[in-house]
Amino acid sequence: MKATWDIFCTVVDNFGDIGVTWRLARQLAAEHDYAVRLWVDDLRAFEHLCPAIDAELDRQRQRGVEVRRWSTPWAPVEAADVVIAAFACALPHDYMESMAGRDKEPLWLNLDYLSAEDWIVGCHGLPSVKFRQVQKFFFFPGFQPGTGGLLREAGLLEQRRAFVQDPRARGDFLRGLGVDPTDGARLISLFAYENDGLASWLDALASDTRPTQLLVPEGRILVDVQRWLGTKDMAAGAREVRGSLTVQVLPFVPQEDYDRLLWSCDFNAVRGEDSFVRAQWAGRPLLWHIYRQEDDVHLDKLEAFLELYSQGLSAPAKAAFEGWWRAWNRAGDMAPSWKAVLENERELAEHAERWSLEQASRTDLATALVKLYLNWI
Ligand code: TRH
Repeated sequence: MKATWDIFCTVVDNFGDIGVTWRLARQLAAEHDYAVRLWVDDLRAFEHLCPAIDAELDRQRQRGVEVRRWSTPWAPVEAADVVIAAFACALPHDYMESMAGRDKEPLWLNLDYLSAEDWIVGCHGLPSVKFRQVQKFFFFPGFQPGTGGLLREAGLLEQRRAFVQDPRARGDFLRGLGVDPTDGARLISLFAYENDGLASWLDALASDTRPTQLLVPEGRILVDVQRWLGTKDMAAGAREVRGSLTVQVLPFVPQEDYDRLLWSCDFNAVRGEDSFVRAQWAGRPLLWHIYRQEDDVHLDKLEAFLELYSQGLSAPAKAAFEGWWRAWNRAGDMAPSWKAVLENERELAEHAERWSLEQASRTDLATALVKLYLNWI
């Protein structure tokens, strides 16, 4: 009998919680053939990533995964062999009783947030709390050996390579989104939180000699884009031109299409956790808008990633890249660092490709979980 897996997801805000758990659930079912239930407390948020979701249903099958509404009060179910609480969400008490009542206790894990900080390596796999006799363990995704790795589907980089080597596929994909790629124009995707630094970047792009097409999926940064443009109510399909810059609003697309968008662009501005990882798999220079945390602790996470990522860059490319990221995350003036990034564009592009290959040489997160489970039994 194949093992059963329960993944629990509370949608705190935005799309990262559901984005990560949906991706993991799909991969465990498709590549490892497990019976996976994904418990989600907000099916409306889920609908954005997977339009086939019917938010009215308590139970449905999507892409080989049993999607269940995490309802309150909780209706009793038998606990699975592996239980994953994503991002420290608290499981229903009755469900934990069911875990404790099993003949063989389940493997209970807390899937934590991604970080490049050094302490992650020491804490990955350590015991956390207990419920009766059932022990919970920390599982930390990460970039370094000794962590839980990154989510990466089998064959992802090969798919990306095939796509970028086929200009027709790229052109068809972009046109399907309503984007007409202009010859010689730089393509940038922009997915970010609100950011006061945006105006200085858009000023620089508008006054550049080379044209830029900026593709903005509907979302939070659009407020600042519109303020800069002096427009309102822009929705998917809207397009505005200022100098060398064309701004185009895109619909929020399913996850696979978002990957293709990242593969199609020269630069990708991403945020949070999951899009941040997808942009790394795209092998293109990326700009990360990190999720803000109290007391600016997110800035330590940012620096930890920069330290790791920048290894191997020449001094000017490193300074350009780090300056660009710091300006973005402190809402500073983007113009000087963007200029420096363009001066080092080729090196940064090669580095991004190298980084994606190096990260892809490590065990992916779903496989690491499966190995952990197989060792456990
Ligand atoms: O939405 P986010 O800001 O999520 C955040 C982070 O996960 C953060 O760490 C967490 O604490 C907070 O939520 C609660 O960014 P993230 O993680 O990139 O998730 C976005 C998801 O949306 C990701 O799976 C990619 C997906 N996406 C699409 O599928 N289509 C789109 O068009 C776009 C723009 C994104």
